Amino acid sequence: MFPNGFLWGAAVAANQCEGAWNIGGKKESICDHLTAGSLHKNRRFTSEILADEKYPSHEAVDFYHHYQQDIALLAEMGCKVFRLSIAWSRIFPNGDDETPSEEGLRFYDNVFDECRRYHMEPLVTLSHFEIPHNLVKRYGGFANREVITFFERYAKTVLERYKDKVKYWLTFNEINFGTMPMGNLEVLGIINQEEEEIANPLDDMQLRFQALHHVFLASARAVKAAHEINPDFKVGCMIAHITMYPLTCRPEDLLLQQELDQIINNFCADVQVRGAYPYFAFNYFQKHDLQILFEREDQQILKEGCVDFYSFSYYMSNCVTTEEGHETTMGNLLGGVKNPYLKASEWGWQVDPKGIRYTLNKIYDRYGIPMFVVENGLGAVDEIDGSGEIQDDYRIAYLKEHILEMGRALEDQVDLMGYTVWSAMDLVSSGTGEMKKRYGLIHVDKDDTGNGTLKRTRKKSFYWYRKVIETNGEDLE
Ligand code: BGP
Repeated sequence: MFPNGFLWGAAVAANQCEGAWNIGGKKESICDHLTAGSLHKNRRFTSEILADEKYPSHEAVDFYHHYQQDIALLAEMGCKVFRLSIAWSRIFPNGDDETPSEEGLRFYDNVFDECRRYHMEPLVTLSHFEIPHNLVKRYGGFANREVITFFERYAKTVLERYKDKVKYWLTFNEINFGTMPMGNLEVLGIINQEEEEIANPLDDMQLRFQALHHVFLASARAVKAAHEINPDFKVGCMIAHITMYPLTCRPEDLLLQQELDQIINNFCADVQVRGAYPYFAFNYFQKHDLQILFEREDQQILKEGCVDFYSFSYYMSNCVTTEEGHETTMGNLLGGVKNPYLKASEWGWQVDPKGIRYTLNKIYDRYGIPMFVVENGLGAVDEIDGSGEIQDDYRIAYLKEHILEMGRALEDQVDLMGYTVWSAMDLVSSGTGEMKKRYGLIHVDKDDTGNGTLKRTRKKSFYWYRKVIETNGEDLE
C-alpha cells in the first residue's frame, strides 16, 4: 500500500515547543506576545509583555534544551522525517538586522546534525506563525512590502547555511489562514489594536489581502532562491485544508461550499503551485471592493516561485449551508455547521478519516503534484495511569483510521510522499495556548499552570506508531 521510501514522521513548530524565548540572542516573535487561553477563553495579543500574564511560548516544553533527547526518541520510533520550524527571531532577532545571529544558526546546525546522526530528514518550515515582533511593531508586518526583503534575507541565510543538512522545506505554515480575519496576526503580522483577541481581531480586509499578496511574493522569492542554492531542494506550500461538505443537496448549499472552498482552500495553493492568481480571486476582490496593488514584476516573481509539492494539515471537516439556525461546531482555524454523521473531539473538531481520502484525491486532481500530509492528529486530555503509563487508545484509533484512508487514497493512485503526525511530543496548543490539549506521541510533564518536570514519557501511541513505521503501514493493530 505505502510505497518504499515513504516518509513517516512527526511534527512540531518552534513557537510551540522550543521555549528559550529570550535566550541565545533570540528576541520576541509575535507568538511570544500571546497569552494562554482555553476552549472558552480566547488567547490575546498584548503589545507589551505583562508581568501578571502567562505566555506559554516562553518556556513551552523547552525543546531548546531537550532536543537531543527528543530527537533520540523520534529515532527510536523509527521516524524517517522530523518536521520542525526555524524561529525567525532566533536568526534575525529584530527581523531587520543586517547580519544573522551566529548563535541562533548554530542551534539549528546542532538540531539538524542530530537528525542526520539518525538518518532522519528534517522537513523545515521557514515561517510557522513566528514573525519577529519588531517587524510587526515597526513595519506593520507583511502589510508593508519592505518586509518581503527581510524575509528573503532570512530565507536565503538559512537555505544557504543548511544546504547540505536539509532537503525538504515549507515556506509559510497554513498560509491560507490569511484569507480569514484570524490570520491577521499569525500569518501576516498585522495588529490593528494595542491588544486584541487572536480569534477576533479588528480586521481590515483590504490590508489583509494586500499583506497576503506580499506573503505570496515572499514565498515565491524563497522558492526561487532555494532552487538556485541547491537544485535538489524540494520546497512545498503548506495549506490548512478545511474540508467542507454542503449540509444538504440544495443547490444553494453546493454553491456556497464551492465559493468557500475556492477562496479558503484553493486560492493560496493556486498561486503557489501554478504561479498565478485564479480567476475567482478577482471576482472575490470585486465583490468585496478590494484593490490589490500589483507591481510590474509581481506576476513574474510568482511564476518563478512555484512549489515542488503540496503539503497540508488535515484534522477535521465541517459542513456549510445557507440556512440559518443549524448547530455549529469548532474546528481548525474555522468552525462550521455540525455534520450529523460525524463525532467530534473534546475540543469540538469533527473527526473524519474518510475525508482525508477525499481531500487527497481532490488536491491531486487539481494540481497533479506530489503531496505531503504534514499535520494530522488528535488533541485530547491524557491521564497517566497508576503504573505511570499513558493509554491513549483514542489517539491510536484516530491515527489508524486516517492512515487506513491514506492507504486507500494511494490505491486510488494519488502521489503521497509522506506523513508527519501532529505532534511528536506534547506542546503548547496553537489555538488555545493550553498544554492540556495534548497531541504528542511522547508525553511531556507540564501543565497549564506552568508546573511540571518536563520529563518525557513514551505513550502507548509511541509504541504503536513505531510498529506502523517498521511495517511501512502494513500493521495498524
Ligand atoms: C495547526 C497549526 C499547528 C497546530 C495544530 C493544532 O493549525 O499549524 O501549529 O497547533 O493546528 O491546533 P491547536 O493547537 O489549535 O489544537
